[in-house]
Amino acid sequence: MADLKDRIEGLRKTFEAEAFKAGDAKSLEELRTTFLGRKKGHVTLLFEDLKAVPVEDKREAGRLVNAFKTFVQDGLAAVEGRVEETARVSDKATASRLDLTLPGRKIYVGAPHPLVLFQQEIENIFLGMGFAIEEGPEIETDYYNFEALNFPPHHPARDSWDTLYIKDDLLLRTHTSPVQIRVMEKKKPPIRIIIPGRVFRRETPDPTHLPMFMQIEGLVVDRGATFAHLKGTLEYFIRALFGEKIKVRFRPSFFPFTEPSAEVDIECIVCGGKDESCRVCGGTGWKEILGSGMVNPQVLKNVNIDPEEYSGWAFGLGIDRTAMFAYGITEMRHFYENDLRFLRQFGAK
Ligand code: 2NL
Repeated sequence: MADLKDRIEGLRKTFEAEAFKAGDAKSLEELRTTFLGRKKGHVTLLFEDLKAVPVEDKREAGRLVNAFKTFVQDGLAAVEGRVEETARVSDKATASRLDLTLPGRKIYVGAPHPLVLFQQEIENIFLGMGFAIEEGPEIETDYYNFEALNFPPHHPARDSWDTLYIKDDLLLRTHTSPVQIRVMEKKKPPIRIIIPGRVFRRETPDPTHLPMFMQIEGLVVDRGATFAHLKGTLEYFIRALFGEKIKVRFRPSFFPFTEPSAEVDIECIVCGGKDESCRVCGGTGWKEILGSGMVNPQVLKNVNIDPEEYSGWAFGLGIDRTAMFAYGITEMRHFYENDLRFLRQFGAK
Protein backbone atom coordinates (compact mmCIF):
# COMPACT_ATOMS: atom_id res chain seq x y z
CA MET A 1 0.00 0.00 0.00
CA ALA A 2 2.76 2.40 0.98
CA ASP A 3 4.47 1.41 -2.26
CA LEU A 4 1.39 2.27 -4.31
CA LYS A 5 0.94 5.58 -2.51
CA ASP A 6 4.55 6.56 -3.26
CA ARG A 7 4.21 5.59 -6.93
CA ILE A 8 1.03 7.63 -7.30
CA GLU A 9 2.67 10.58 -5.50
CA GLY A 10 5.65 10.43 -7.90
CA LEU A 11 3.37 10.22 -10.92
CA ARG A 12 1.33 13.17 -9.62
CA LYS A 13 4.46 15.32 -9.43
CA THR A 14 5.56 14.23 -12.92
CA PHE A 15 2.09 14.96 -14.29
CA GLU A 16 2.01 18.39 -12.69
CA ALA A 17 5.43 19.31 -14.07
CA GLU A 18 4.54 18.11 -17.59
CA ALA A 19 1.09 19.73 -17.53
CA PHE A 20 2.70 23.05 -16.56
CA LYS A 21 5.01 22.87 -19.57
CA ALA A 22 2.44 21.68 -22.15
CA GLY A 23 1.69 24.72 -24.27
CA ASP A 24 0.22 23.38 -27.49
CA ALA A 25 -2.09 20.68 -28.86
CA LYS A 26 0.82 18.34 -29.65
CA SER A 27 2.34 18.29 -26.13
CA LEU A 28 -1.17 17.97 -24.70
CA GLU A 29 -1.76 14.80 -26.74
CA GLU A 30 1.64 13.41 -25.70
CA LEU A 31 0.74 13.99 -22.06
CA ARG A 32 -2.64 12.30 -22.49
CA THR A 33 -0.99 9.22 -24.09
CA THR A 34 1.72 9.03 -21.41
CA PHE A 35 -0.86 8.87 -18.61
CA LEU A 36 -4.05 7.46 -20.17
CA GLY A 37 -2.62 5.45 -23.11
CA ARG A 38 -4.47 2.09 -23.37
CA LYS A 39 -1.36 -0.11 -23.33
CA LYS A 40 1.42 1.66 -21.50
CA GLY A 41 -0.28 4.67 -19.94
CA HIS A 42 0.68 5.16 -16.27
CA VAL A 43 -2.95 5.04 -15.14
CA THR A 44 -3.65 1.89 -17.20
CA LEU A 45 -0.61 0.17 -15.63
CA LEU A 46 -1.79 1.18 -12.15
CA PHE A 47 -5.14 -0.49 -12.81
CA GLU A 48 -3.34 -3.63 -14.01
CA ASP A 49 -1.18 -3.69 -10.87
CA LEU A 50 -4.34 -3.58 -8.73
CA LYS A 51 -4.89 -7.28 -9.59
CA ALA A 52 -1.82 -8.20 -7.49
CA VAL A 53 -2.91 -6.19 -4.44
CA PRO A 54 -4.02 -8.38 -1.46
CA VAL A 55 -7.79 -8.64 -0.98
CA GLU A 56 -7.85 -6.62 2.27
CA ASP A 57 -6.14 -3.59 0.57
CA LYS A 58 -8.05 -3.70 -2.74
CA ARG A 59 -10.79 -1.27 -1.73
CA GLU A 60 -8.40 1.45 -0.58
CA ALA A 61 -5.96 0.89 -3.46
CA GLY A 62 -8.82 1.08 -6.01
CA ARG A 63 -9.97 4.34 -4.45
CA LEU A 64 -6.47 5.84 -4.70
CA VAL A 65 -5.98 4.79 -8.35
CA ASN A 66 -9.43 6.03 -9.37
CA ALA A 67 -8.82 9.35 -7.58
CA PHE A 68 -5.52 9.70 -9.47
CA LYS A 69 -7.26 8.93 -12.76
CA THR A 70 -9.80 11.71 -12.06
CA PHE A 71 -6.94 14.04 -11.14
CA VAL A 72 -5.20 13.30 -14.47
CA GLN A 73 -8.44 13.75 -16.45
CA ASP A 74 -9.19 17.10 -14.75
CA GLY A 75 -5.60 18.19 -15.30
CA LEU A 76 -5.73 17.34 -18.99
CA ALA A 77 -9.02 19.24 -19.35
CA ALA A 78 -7.44 22.28 -17.73
CA VAL A 79 -4.40 22.12 -20.05
CA GLU A 80 -6.72 21.72 -23.04
CA GLY A 81 -8.64 24.85 -22.04
CA ARG A 82 -5.40 26.80 -21.66
CA VAL A 83 -4.03 25.63 -25.05
CA GLU A 84 -7.25 26.66 -26.80
CA GLU A 85 -7.28 30.07 -25.15
CA THR A 86 -3.64 30.69 -26.15
CA ALA A 87 -4.43 29.82 -29.78
CA ARG A 88 -7.51 32.07 -29.76
CA VAL A 89 -5.60 35.06 -28.33
CA SER A 90 -2.74 34.69 -30.80
CA ASP A 91 -5.24 34.49 -33.72
CA LYS A 92 -6.83 37.66 -32.42
CA ALA A 93 -3.41 39.36 -32.23
CA THR A 94 -2.77 38.38 -35.85
CA ALA A 95 -6.21 39.57 -36.85
CA SER A 96 -5.74 42.87 -35.04
CA ARG A 97 -2.76 43.69 -37.29
CA LEU A 98 -5.30 44.05 -40.15
CA ASP A 99 -6.88 47.46 -39.60
CA LEU A 100 -10.14 47.17 -41.51
CA THR A 101 -10.92 50.84 -40.88
CA LEU A 102 -8.02 52.03 -43.06
CA PRO A 103 -9.06 53.46 -46.45
CA GLY A 104 -8.46 51.09 -49.39
CA ARG A 105 -5.57 51.52 -51.77
CA LYS A 106 -6.64 53.33 -54.95
CA ILE A 107 -6.15 51.36 -58.15
CA TYR A 108 -4.56 53.64 -60.76
CA VAL A 109 -6.77 53.55 -63.84
CA GLY A 110 -5.19 56.43 -65.75
CA ALA A 111 -6.69 59.78 -66.66
CA PRO A 112 -7.71 61.67 -69.78
CA HIS A 113 -4.78 63.12 -71.74
CA PRO A 114 -4.56 66.95 -71.67
CA LEU A 115 -5.16 67.11 -75.43
CA VAL A 116 -8.29 64.98 -75.02
CA LEU A 117 -9.51 67.30 -72.25
CA PHE A 118 -8.87 70.35 -74.41
CA GLN A 119 -10.56 68.73 -77.40
CA GLN A 120 -13.61 67.95 -75.26
CA GLU A 121 -13.71 71.54 -74.05
CA ILE A 122 -13.87 72.72 -77.67
CA GLU A 123 -16.39 70.01 -78.62
CA ASN A 124 -18.69 70.98 -75.76
CA ILE A 125 -18.84 74.60 -76.93
CA PHE A 126 -19.92 73.52 -80.43
CA LEU A 127 -22.25 70.79 -79.14
CA GLY A 128 -23.96 73.58 -77.20
CA MET A 129 -24.56 75.43 -80.51
CA GLY A 130 -26.15 72.36 -82.12
CA PHE A 131 -23.12 70.96 -83.98
CA ALA A 132 -22.65 67.17 -84.28
CA ILE A 133 -19.29 65.37 -84.03
CA GLU A 134 -18.13 63.29 -87.02
CA GLU A 135 -15.02 61.16 -87.51
CA GLY A 136 -13.34 59.48 -90.46
CA PRO A 137 -10.32 57.49 -91.68
CA GLU A 138 -6.71 58.61 -91.08
CA ILE A 139 -5.59 56.94 -94.31
CA GLU A 140 -7.07 58.71 -97.32
CA THR A 141 -6.96 58.91 -101.09
CA ASP A 142 -5.66 61.85 -103.08
CA TYR A 143 -9.25 62.58 -104.11
CA TYR A 144 -10.64 63.14 -100.59
CA ASN A 145 -7.54 64.82 -99.18
CA PHE A 146 -6.82 67.18 -102.13
CA GLU A 147 -8.86 66.84 -105.35
CA ALA A 148 -12.36 67.27 -103.90
CA LEU A 149 -11.07 70.21 -101.85
CA ASN A 150 -10.08 72.11 -104.98
CA PHE A 151 -6.31 71.77 -104.61
CA PRO A 152 -4.82 72.31 -108.10
CA PRO A 153 -2.87 69.32 -109.55
CA HIS A 154 0.56 70.69 -108.66
CA HIS A 155 -0.21 72.41 -105.37
CA PRO A 156 2.91 72.23 -103.10
CA ALA A 157 0.97 70.47 -100.30
CA ARG A 158 0.63 67.46 -102.64
CA ASP A 159 4.41 67.18 -102.83
CA SER A 160 5.91 64.09 -101.19
CA TRP A 161 8.06 66.45 -99.14
CA ASP A 162 4.93 67.78 -97.41
CA THR A 163 2.59 64.79 -97.42
CA LEU A 164 3.27 61.27 -96.10
CA TYR A 165 2.34 58.81 -98.88
CA ILE A 166 1.67 55.11 -98.30
CA LYS A 167 1.53 54.46 -102.05
CA ASP A 168 0.69 56.48 -105.15
CA ASP A 169 -2.93 57.08 -104.28
CA LEU A 170 -2.91 56.37 -100.54
CA LEU A 171 -1.71 58.90 -97.97
CA LEU A 172 -1.97 59.92 -94.33
CA ARG A 173 -4.56 62.72 -94.25
CA THR A 174 -2.95 66.14 -93.88
CA HIS A 175 -6.13 67.66 -92.41
CA THR A 176 -9.59 66.46 -91.32
CA SER A 177 -11.29 68.12 -94.32
CA PRO A 178 -11.64 64.79 -96.23
CA VAL A 179 -14.14 63.75 -93.53
CA GLN A 180 -16.22 66.83 -94.37
CA ILE A 181 -16.25 65.78 -98.04
CA ARG A 182 -17.37 62.27 -97.00
CA VAL A 183 -20.18 63.70 -94.84
CA MET A 184 -21.37 66.08 -97.60
CA GLU A 185 -21.45 63.14 -100.06
CA LYS A 186 -23.69 61.16 -97.71
CA LYS A 187 -25.95 63.74 -96.07
CA LYS A 188 -28.19 66.48 -97.35
CA PRO A 189 -27.97 70.00 -95.90
CA PRO A 190 -28.50 71.40 -93.37
CA ILE A 191 -25.11 70.20 -92.15
CA ARG A 192 -23.62 71.45 -88.89
CA ILE A 193 -20.62 69.34 -87.85
CA ILE A 194 -17.21 69.40 -86.22
CA ILE A 195 -14.48 66.86 -86.95
CA PRO A 196 -11.68 66.30 -84.47
CA GLY A 197 -8.80 63.95 -85.24
CA ARG A 198 -5.18 63.13 -85.87
CA VAL A 199 -3.52 64.54 -88.98
CA PHE A 200 -0.08 63.95 -90.49
CA ARG A 201 2.45 66.06 -92.33
CA ARG A 202 6.05 65.47 -93.35
CA GLU A 203 7.68 67.76 -90.81
CA THR A 204 11.06 67.77 -89.10
CA PRO A 205 10.16 67.87 -85.39
CA ASP A 206 10.85 71.14 -83.58
CA PRO A 207 9.25 72.81 -80.54
CA THR A 208 6.11 73.80 -82.53
CA HIS A 209 5.94 71.17 -85.33
CA LEU A 210 5.46 67.41 -85.26
CA PRO A 211 4.67 64.97 -88.10
CA MET A 212 1.50 64.01 -86.22
CA PHE A 213 -0.81 66.46 -84.49
CA MET A 214 -4.49 67.12 -83.76
CA GLN A 215 -6.93 69.23 -85.69
CA ILE A 216 -10.56 70.16 -85.31
CA GLU A 217 -12.54 71.46 -88.25
CA GLY A 218 -16.10 72.69 -88.52
CA LEU A 219 -18.53 72.86 -91.42
CA VAL A 220 -21.94 74.43 -91.88
CA VAL A 221 -23.91 74.02 -95.12
CA ASP A 222 -27.42 75.44 -95.37
CA ARG A 223 -29.65 77.74 -97.37
CA GLY A 224 -28.57 81.30 -96.70
CA ALA A 225 -25.44 80.53 -94.64
CA THR A 226 -23.30 83.70 -94.67
CA PHE A 227 -19.96 85.06 -93.54
CA ALA A 228 -21.85 86.85 -90.75
CA HIS A 229 -22.80 83.44 -89.29
CA LEU A 230 -19.17 82.34 -89.59
CA LYS A 231 -17.95 85.45 -87.80
CA GLY A 232 -20.56 85.40 -85.04
CA THR A 233 -20.11 81.67 -84.38
CA LEU A 234 -16.30 81.83 -84.23
CA GLU A 235 -16.36 84.92 -82.02
CA TYR A 236 -18.77 83.17 -79.64
CA PHE A 237 -16.50 80.08 -79.65
CA ILE A 238 -13.35 82.11 -78.92
CA ARG A 239 -14.99 83.99 -76.04
CA ALA A 240 -16.30 80.72 -74.57
CA LEU A 241 -12.77 79.25 -74.71
CA PHE A 242 -10.60 82.26 -73.79
CA GLY A 243 -13.00 84.54 -71.90
CA GLU A 244 -15.44 87.35 -72.68
CA LYS A 245 -12.82 90.09 -72.77
CA ILE A 246 -10.42 88.60 -75.32
CA LYS A 247 -9.74 90.75 -78.42
CA VAL A 248 -10.45 89.06 -81.78
CA ARG A 249 -9.63 90.11 -85.35
CA PHE A 250 -10.36 88.64 -88.79
CA ARG A 251 -7.71 88.96 -91.53
CA PRO A 252 -8.16 88.17 -95.24
CA SER A 253 -6.37 84.98 -96.26
CA PHE A 254 -6.39 82.24 -98.89
CA PHE A 255 -7.30 78.53 -98.92
CA PRO A 256 -8.04 76.48 -102.05
CA PHE A 257 -11.31 75.20 -100.47
CA THR A 258 -12.76 78.53 -99.28
CA GLU A 259 -13.54 81.85 -100.95
CA PRO A 260 -13.38 84.37 -99.40
CA SER A 261 -11.08 83.15 -96.63
CA ALA A 262 -10.05 84.64 -93.34
CA GLU A 263 -7.61 83.87 -90.57
CA VAL A 264 -8.66 84.65 -87.02
CA ASP A 265 -6.23 86.15 -84.52
CA ILE A 266 -6.68 86.73 -80.79
CA GLU A 267 -4.61 88.98 -78.57
CA CYS A 268 -1.48 87.33 -77.21
CA ILE A 269 -2.38 86.12 -73.71
CA VAL A 270 1.27 85.25 -73.07
CA CYS A 271 2.67 88.80 -73.29
CA GLY A 272 -0.56 90.82 -73.56
CA GLY A 273 0.97 92.62 -76.55
CA LYS A 274 3.54 94.22 -74.28
CA ASP A 275 6.67 92.24 -75.14
CA GLU A 276 8.38 93.23 -78.42
CA SER A 277 10.45 90.03 -78.35
CA CYS A 278 7.59 87.68 -77.27
CA ARG A 279 8.41 84.21 -78.61
CA VAL A 280 4.72 83.29 -78.90
CA CYS A 281 3.39 86.25 -80.96
CA GLY A 282 6.69 87.52 -82.35
CA GLY A 283 6.01 90.90 -80.77
CA THR A 284 2.88 91.53 -82.87
CA GLY A 285 0.54 91.15 -79.88
CA TRP A 286 -1.67 88.83 -82.01
CA LYS A 287 -1.81 85.04 -82.26
CA GLU A 288 -3.44 83.25 -85.21
CA ILE A 289 -5.68 80.47 -83.96
CA LEU A 290 -8.16 79.70 -86.76
CA GLY A 291 -8.38 79.44 -90.54
CA SER A 292 -11.84 79.90 -92.01
CA GLY A 293 -13.90 80.91 -95.03
CA MET A 294 -16.98 80.45 -97.18
CA VAL A 295 -16.89 77.00 -98.79
CA ASN A 296 -15.65 77.39 -102.36
CA PRO A 297 -18.62 76.76 -104.75
CA GLN A 298 -16.44 74.27 -106.63
CA VAL A 299 -16.18 72.13 -103.46
CA LEU A 300 -19.99 72.07 -103.15
CA LYS A 301 -20.27 71.07 -106.84
CA ASN A 302 -17.78 68.23 -106.21
CA VAL A 303 -20.20 66.68 -103.69
CA ASN A 304 -23.31 67.39 -105.77
CA ILE A 305 -24.60 70.21 -103.60
CA ASP A 306 -26.00 73.05 -105.75
CA PRO A 307 -24.07 76.26 -104.87
CA GLU A 308 -27.00 78.31 -106.24
CA GLU A 309 -29.26 76.81 -103.58
CA TYR A 310 -26.83 76.24 -100.70
CA SER A 311 -23.87 78.04 -99.23
CA GLY A 312 -21.45 76.94 -96.54
CA TRP A 313 -18.70 78.08 -94.26
CA ALA A 314 -15.90 76.20 -92.58
CA PHE A 315 -12.98 76.58 -90.24
CA GLY A 316 -9.98 74.68 -88.96
CA LEU A 317 -7.93 74.86 -85.79
CA GLY A 318 -4.86 73.03 -84.49
CA ILE A 319 -5.70 71.46 -81.11
CA ASP A 320 -2.05 71.04 -80.02
CA ARG A 321 -1.06 74.56 -81.09
CA THR A 322 -4.07 76.14 -79.40
CA ALA A 323 -3.61 74.10 -76.20
CA MET A 324 0.06 75.20 -76.09
CA PHE A 325 -1.06 78.81 -76.36
CA ALA A 326 -3.85 78.43 -73.79
CA TYR A 327 -1.57 76.75 -71.21
CA GLY A 328 1.66 78.61 -72.02
CA ILE A 329 3.49 75.44 -73.15
CA THR A 330 6.52 76.10 -75.37
CA GLU A 331 7.27 72.54 -76.50
CA MET A 332 4.72 70.45 -78.48
CA ARG A 333 6.61 67.19 -77.87
CA HIS A 334 5.55 67.29 -74.18
CA PHE A 335 2.08 66.16 -75.33
CA TYR A 336 3.42 62.93 -76.81
CA GLU A 337 6.20 61.90 -74.41
CA ASN A 338 3.86 60.69 -71.63
CA ASP A 339 6.05 62.12 -68.87
CA LEU A 340 3.82 61.92 -65.79
CA ARG A 341 5.40 65.08 -64.37
CA PHE A 342 3.88 66.89 -67.36
CA LEU A 343 0.58 64.98 -67.54
CA ARG A 344 -0.19 65.34 -63.81
CA GLN A 345 -0.36 69.11 -64.18
CA PHE A 346 -3.60 68.62 -66.11
CA GLY A 347 -5.49 66.65 -63.48
CA ALA A 348 -4.02 63.17 -64.02
CA LYS A 349 -3.40 61.59 -60.60
C1 2NL B 1 -6.31 76.04 -90.88
C2 2NL B 1 -7.29 76.19 -91.95
C3 2NL B 1 -9.42 75.51 -92.62
C4 2NL B 1 -11.33 74.62 -93.68
C5 2NL B 1 -10.23 74.45 -92.90
C6 2NL B 1 -12.88 73.35 -95.04
C7 2NL B 1 -13.35 72.09 -95.32
C8 2NL B 1 -14.16 71.93 -96.42
C9 2NL B 1 -14.49 72.99 -97.17
C10 2NL B 1 -14.01 74.22 -96.86
CL1 2NL B 1 -14.74 70.40 -96.79
N1 2NL B 1 -13.21 74.39 -95.81
N2 2NL B 1 -12.09 73.50 -93.97
C11 2NL B 1 -11.66 75.87 -94.14
C12 2NL B 1 -10.85 76.93 -93.85
C13 2NL B 1 -9.71 76.76 -93.07
O1 2NL B 1 -8.35 75.26 -91.84
O2 2NL B 1 -5.48 76.85 -90.70
N3 2NL B 1 -6.40 74.94 -90.13
C14 2NL B 1 -5.52 74.68 -89.04
